[in-house]
Amino acid sequence: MDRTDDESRGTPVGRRVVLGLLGLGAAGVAAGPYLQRAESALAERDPIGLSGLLPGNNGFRYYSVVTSVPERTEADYTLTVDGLVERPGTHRLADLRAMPQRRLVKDVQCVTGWRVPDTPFEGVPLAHLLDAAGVRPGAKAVRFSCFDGAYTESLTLEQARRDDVLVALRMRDDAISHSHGGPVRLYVAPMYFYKSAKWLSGITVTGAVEPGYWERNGYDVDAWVGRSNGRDDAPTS
Ligand SMILES: Nc1nc2c(c(=O)[nH]1)N[C@H]1C(S)=C(S)[C@@H](COP(=O)(O)O)O[C@H]1N2
Ligand SMILES: [Mo]
Repeated sequence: MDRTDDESRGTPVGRRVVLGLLGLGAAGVAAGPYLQRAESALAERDPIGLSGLLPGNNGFRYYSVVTSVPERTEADYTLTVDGLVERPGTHRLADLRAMPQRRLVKDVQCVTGWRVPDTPFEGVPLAHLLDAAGVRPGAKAVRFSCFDGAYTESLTLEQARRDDVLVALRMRDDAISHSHGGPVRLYVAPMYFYKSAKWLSGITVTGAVEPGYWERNGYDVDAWVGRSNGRDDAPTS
């Protein structure tokens, strides 16, 4: 994994923290060898997720399937909506901010076992963007692409229209940092966090679900928290 942000760089981690992490490692094993193998590809340079316990990161781990991701700002960020729609288009950050916003506060749950309680996300309901583009008859699913050039995700159209699925512009009541997938990431509240694609750059309406990056490596496409990936512990919110 590549860590380019200040919040996870070069801070010494004490022995007690490392011992604590060994416990977290055991929780990861409980998620099943299949998943363990899949996300271990992520863990090359951070085998037990130390980045998640560095000061200022509030329990989050940093994930990226590529070693570096370009920064996109107000000046050059765009989100494309295309595929089976009447009105394909491209939105800049200011366009997205001018749309209706929704704020949700729920637990973030990674499939490997770590959880961050009560995390605010805020942004445009995906349903609003789909309605604005005019989904054509015969459409069944949505594919998401990312400006890291590698990660993809997907939802059925029905899932995509849920009111707890956002094109998020804010996380923890602040702009989304580059390491957390800013300026814009997907936020799929009811599913494991791998559905919440970071560095979102494209929304394509399609005729069928196309399994995303981790789903081609064994994760469930329908990633409901507590009802998928062999896990059964639902969060409290
Ligand atoms: N583009 C992109 N999005 C991604 C990932 C990734 O590697 N690349 N990892 C996923 C996984 S497995 C998790 S747990 C979360 C991690 O988000 P965070 O880095 O903000 O903690 O992002 C998800 N979205
Ligand atoms: Mo994850």
